[in-house]
Amino acid sequence: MPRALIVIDVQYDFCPGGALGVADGDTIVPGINRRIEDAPVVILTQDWHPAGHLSFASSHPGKAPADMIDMPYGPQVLWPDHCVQGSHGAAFHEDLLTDPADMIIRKGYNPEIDSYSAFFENDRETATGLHGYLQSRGISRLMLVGLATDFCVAYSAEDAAQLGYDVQVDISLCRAIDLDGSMATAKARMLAAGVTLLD
Ligand code: VGL
Ligand code: ZN
Repeated sequence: MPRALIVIDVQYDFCPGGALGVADGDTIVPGINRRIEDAPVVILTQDWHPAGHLSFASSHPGKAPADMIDMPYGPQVLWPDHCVQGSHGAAFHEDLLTDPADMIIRKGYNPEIDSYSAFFENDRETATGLHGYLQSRGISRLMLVGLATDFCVAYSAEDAAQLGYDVQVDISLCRAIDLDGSMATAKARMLAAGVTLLD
């Protein structure tokens, strides 16, 4: 089975001007589209939070975006309100080729648990269902691209490697938030998990 392409969170809120805009986040869309056109299997992920999600700073009086909080499942960064279900910011970038997608997986819909990874929520145990989907299609090799490198891409890549997938991340088709050295940490964690980084 050839390598499946997983495109992480190419949504307006992660593009410049969005609620959690990543610098140059939109510039990777044409390159991702070329990959989509060539990939035998295409999966898109979509960050998809209910209003009032507990990862939003606005849900915690006195807290601001980038503050940390202790959740029952561990430390959690607080974010600006973003990717609220049905909002423009939650929509895929209009230039992204979504028609060829075999599967669109949404995550972050649990009001009390964030979900960076496409495989598990941030409690690291509630499954999104993507692993079952890939297993039942016999897919064992993955290529990840998208936003943001140091959060959703890195967590997805690390989980995939730990689940036994052969994982490549094309860093040239990702862009990072880079909060307090998060990019360096994410790179180190991906490498330690056995992820291959291409750039
Ligand atoms: C993401 C922070 C919060 C991401 C999603 O897509 O990397 N980061 N929600
Ligand atoms: Zn989110």
